[in-house]
Amino acid sequence: MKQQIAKNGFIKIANFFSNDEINSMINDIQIVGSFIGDDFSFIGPDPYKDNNTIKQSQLYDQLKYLPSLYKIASSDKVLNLARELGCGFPAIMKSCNMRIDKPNNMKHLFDWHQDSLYLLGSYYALTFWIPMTPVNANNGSVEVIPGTHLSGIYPYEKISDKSIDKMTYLLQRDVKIKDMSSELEEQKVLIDANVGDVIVFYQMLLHRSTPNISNQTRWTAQIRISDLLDKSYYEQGCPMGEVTNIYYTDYKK
Ligand SMILES: O=C(O)CCC(=O)C(=O)O
Repeated sequence: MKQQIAKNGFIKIANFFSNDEINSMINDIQIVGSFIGDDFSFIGPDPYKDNNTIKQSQLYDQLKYLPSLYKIASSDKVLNLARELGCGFPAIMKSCNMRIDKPNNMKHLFDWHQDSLYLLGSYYALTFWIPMTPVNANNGSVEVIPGTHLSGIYPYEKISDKSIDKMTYLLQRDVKIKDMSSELEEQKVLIDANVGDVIVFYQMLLHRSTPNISNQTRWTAQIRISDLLDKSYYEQGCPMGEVTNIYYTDYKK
């Protein structure tokens, strides 16, 4: 496994999580979702039957606080896997979250990016990408470009008018990869996975969202793990996305 992620930048492990583990997150989503609006449904084209975007965005903003997400993030299963993949002391980053990707909603898809560009963390920080509904060409998923974690941060450019100081928190809509080459893009691999599978990738790996063209909402969770025993992390002043940004972080080794 360690060799595979070192070479490709990602691995998929089938049946990694039990039904109980995945259901613990879905149950939390259902409790909070139904409190926000009693027309909530985890299954279907829209979390709310009335398509109310305020309710959906209120729910979206709470998902990153669900205890079940942190229970799984701090489980031996996840931390041991991180260790097996080379992480000396896995720490849970504040940027863990969940996504709601509704059918044919293009607005919130992420174009090619490296998580390290926004979330920072240690050089070999990992994202555990966890489908709570099946992910594939129809429901949408992530596409990755194998091996791109080996090139450090790709050239990037600011695309918003946010002024940048050391404390500025950068989002996807603020910075993008510059001149993404079509040759690189041709090497993309779509991740096909079922509920219970986990996809782990380096935050340095180039990846993007793909559209959901089904009639069911896609629900996924993202756990972010950084290595607290990485010397270069301290040499760079302990960069994390919520306290600094890429313009003040040097990932060159
Ligand atoms: O799930 C997606 O569509 C993209 C998620 C992603 O790029 C990330 O969490 O880093």
